[in-house]
Amino acid sequence: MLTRIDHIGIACFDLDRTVEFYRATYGFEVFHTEVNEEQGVREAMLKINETSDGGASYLQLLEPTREDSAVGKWLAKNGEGVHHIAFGTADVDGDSEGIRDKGVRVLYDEPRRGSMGSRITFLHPKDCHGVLTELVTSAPPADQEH
Ligand code: MC0
Repeated sequence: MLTRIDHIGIACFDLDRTVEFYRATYGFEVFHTEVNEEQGVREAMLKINETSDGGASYLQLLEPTREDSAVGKWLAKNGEGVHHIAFGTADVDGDSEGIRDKGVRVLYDEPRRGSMGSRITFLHPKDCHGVLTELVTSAPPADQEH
């Protein structure tokens, strides 16, 4: 069951300048940063609020580490902006199978590594009314890499 908005992914050209915009304009602070080489991104997670399922909702600022990455290609075509939305679930495996059975393309056969040790998969934007959609199971709080 999808229980929260885990994060909204925002593609940017310059992570440090974008982080500074969110800090100076809204007062949001960086909760976590990491480089995910598999996904080709350097990212900053800004925690917005805790959620009633024990998780949290974040803004995820994404700078590509290479031009041929998903975010690099998308930025070259569209410029900066909202890249994807991510729903949180306790069971990314079960939920992605259930969604695949409904005819939506799930991009990975098995969930891959996401932010802070989470397990993630993506749904094809062309099957989701133009929205690249991610499903996330967070690592247990004690195991979260932060
Ligand atoms: C591409 N399209 C999108 C889109 N990206 N539509 C909406 N939102 C997006 N973000 C559209 C294009 O405009 C194009 O439509 C069509 O999909 C094919 O795009 P493409 O440019 O030819 O690119 P593909 O087909 O090579 O790849 C698109 C695809 C890819 C969605 C399969 O980006 C992908 O695998 N994404 C999942 C991984 C990802 O995004 N990682 C970065 C975040 P037209 O109409 O022009 O044909 S990593 C992350 O977020 C992690 C670290 C985390 O949360 O923990």
